[in-house]
Amino acid sequence: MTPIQKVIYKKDKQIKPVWLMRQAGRYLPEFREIRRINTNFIDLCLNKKKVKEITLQPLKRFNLDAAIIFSDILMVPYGLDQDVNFKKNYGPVLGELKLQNIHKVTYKDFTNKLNPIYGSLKTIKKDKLLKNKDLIGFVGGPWTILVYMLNKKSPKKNLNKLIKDKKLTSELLEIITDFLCVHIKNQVKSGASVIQIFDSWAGLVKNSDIERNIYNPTKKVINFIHSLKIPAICFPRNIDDYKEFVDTIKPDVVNIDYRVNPTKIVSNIKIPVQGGLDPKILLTNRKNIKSKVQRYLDIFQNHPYIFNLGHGVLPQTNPDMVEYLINTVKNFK
Ligand code: 1CP
Repeated sequence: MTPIQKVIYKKDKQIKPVWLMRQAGRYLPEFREIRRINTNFIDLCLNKKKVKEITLQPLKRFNLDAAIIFSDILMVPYGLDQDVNFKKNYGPVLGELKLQNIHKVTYKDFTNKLNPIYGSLKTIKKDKLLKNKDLIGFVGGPWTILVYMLNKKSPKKNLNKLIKDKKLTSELLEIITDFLCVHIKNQVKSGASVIQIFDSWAGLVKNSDIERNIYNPTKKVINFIHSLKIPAICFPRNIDDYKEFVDTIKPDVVNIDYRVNPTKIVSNIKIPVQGGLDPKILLTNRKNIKSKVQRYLDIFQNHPYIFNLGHGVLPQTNPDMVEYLINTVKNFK
């Protein structure tokens, strides 16, 4: 069994596996060097050799328990025939959403278009750095993918009115959910031992819409992952009620964000928990990192827990601080 599977299936409280969201990428100079030369981000995500190299970069440096495939949640809109570009110092820019094009995409077309991702997973899985470690595959939550497809850019920059069109959103959510399942199945077949669902914009949904936009489509994805006999980690970032989410969705692990009180979580939530620490802590000093890491490990001492952050590693993070954080987790008694 892999470390994460031990936490999930054996409710092992002794081991506290550690990995970090966005561990492969922006803050590592060796990634930035590859990125400088490979200006097209989508092409980079489809370059098997480079994807393997980038995925393994953090494992070469740090004592991590899992690798996460270097890819992006927006590979799914790309697979659905929507243009996706990543503009420097701006973020993702998506093309016009053409429903008639999306309707023409078959599961086979989609799988063929994203096939290099599955090829990358297969070769990463075989690498000796992955021995006794998890290989995490991932998707965006249906709602988060819908937001990018309709908004065509980060909702940080403002949210498109189309998101209020119930007919359009429910039609799209259904298509997105189906293709997320195809992407998950392909990743699992290629060696992913766990699937994480990043619902980064879950916090934008009003309580009155949560059933329709988050619970119903996510439940379908979770049931599908369970039919493959693989665990699912959910990250419904900034959602108001993690307990209700867990009771409704029944994921195997819930990743908490850094705004929630971990003490409340540990008393309210029975399933394994992941993450929580504010990634901004990594921008401070060793003493502060140590005390904040210990706080999480103390709170979750008698609970199945996977150490991680409450959101991704920030681009301006010093890799030495990431190393210090991971060693602090590993040396915790
Ligand atoms: O150099 C660059 O310009 C690319 C930056 C970059 C990187 C390194 C993007 C663009 N994506 C990634 C990789 C990535 N994205 C990974 C790799 C594996 C790892 O974690 O180590 C993962 C898991 C993601 C997932 C992802 N992409 C999320 C969910 C997690 C989160 O941060 O909330 C989201 C929302 C995206 C969309 C996206 N892709 C890239 C950017 C800059 C964004 C966010 C845009 C926004 O703020 O709306």
